[in-house]
Amino acid sequence: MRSHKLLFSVLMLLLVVFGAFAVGAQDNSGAGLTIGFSQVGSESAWRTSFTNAVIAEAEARGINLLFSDGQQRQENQIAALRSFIAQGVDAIILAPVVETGWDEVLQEAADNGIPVVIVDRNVTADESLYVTRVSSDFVHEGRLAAAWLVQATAGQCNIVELQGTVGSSAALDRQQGFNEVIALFSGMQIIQSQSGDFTRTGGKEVMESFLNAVDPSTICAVWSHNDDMLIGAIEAMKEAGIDPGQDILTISVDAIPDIFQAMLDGDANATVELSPNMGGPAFDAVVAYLNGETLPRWIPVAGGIYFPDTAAEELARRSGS
Ligand code: GZL
Repeated sequence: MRSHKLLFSVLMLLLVVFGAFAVGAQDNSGAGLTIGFSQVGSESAWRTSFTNAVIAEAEARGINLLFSDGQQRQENQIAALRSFIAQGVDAIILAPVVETGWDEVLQEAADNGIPVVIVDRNVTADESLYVTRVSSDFVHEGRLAAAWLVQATAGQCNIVELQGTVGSSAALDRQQGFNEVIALFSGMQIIQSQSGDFTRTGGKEVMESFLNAVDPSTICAVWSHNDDMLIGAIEAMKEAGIDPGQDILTISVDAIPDIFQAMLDGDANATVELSPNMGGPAFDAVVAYLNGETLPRWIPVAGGIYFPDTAAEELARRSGS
């Protein structure tokens, strides 16, 4: 009698195990899935770290990742999404260069039953066209940057602003957050603002134009939507005989290794962190969706603010990322 009970228990266990596979339950890692990843481009060191982190995470999970570098052009990203759809991928991960213009291709993915996860920047498309978004809070990053600058200058500062890519949610939201805070202090004002497109070259060229447009001695700080543009601006300031981080304070976003080196060189004062590690949460979201789970509309990634006092250890910790 006991042997019959044991046999029954073993059979029940096997049914449960095979049953789980029969209803299509996904391995929690996503192993075996084919996922298309449309990346903005390679415009900044942070973007490269983000790309490398996603690729490494896919490899670690046994996910077949189809990667496309959009070279900062939306038409390239839309073409990549259409290619992923034609190949019948299991899911798409999209890091959109700008907010608008995605509705049609996202509808095509939906029509083909391919779930899309938005990562990093946002889209204005109907939320029903993607399953969730994994990102930091850009508005918070702008507020944090402004709050530091207010306290560093006692609320008295003429600021020049290096904006990110025109039409990108990162630039729009960081600008919104920063402006909300400085609006509370009559002594804080932005006297020049222009896009450097998130690149070092762009940051240098725009900073050079700022230094020609106004008396550099009237500039208290440079607020840059990312570290790469600030690195370029630091070159421009040095070439103009200005001591960056001293004569003109600096605040930027991303926390890339080079900004910590700039801090150690005395050229930069503060950076707001943007984690590049969004691959894991994005792949988890794909697996959860394919397993029939309901996802939140937004899966946040957090970041702090860093200063020269911890630059050496942060540089060591982040080098190679
Ligand atoms: C923000 C991201 C921005 C980075 C830049 O999440 O989209 O794009 O801050 C990158 O470095 O170009």
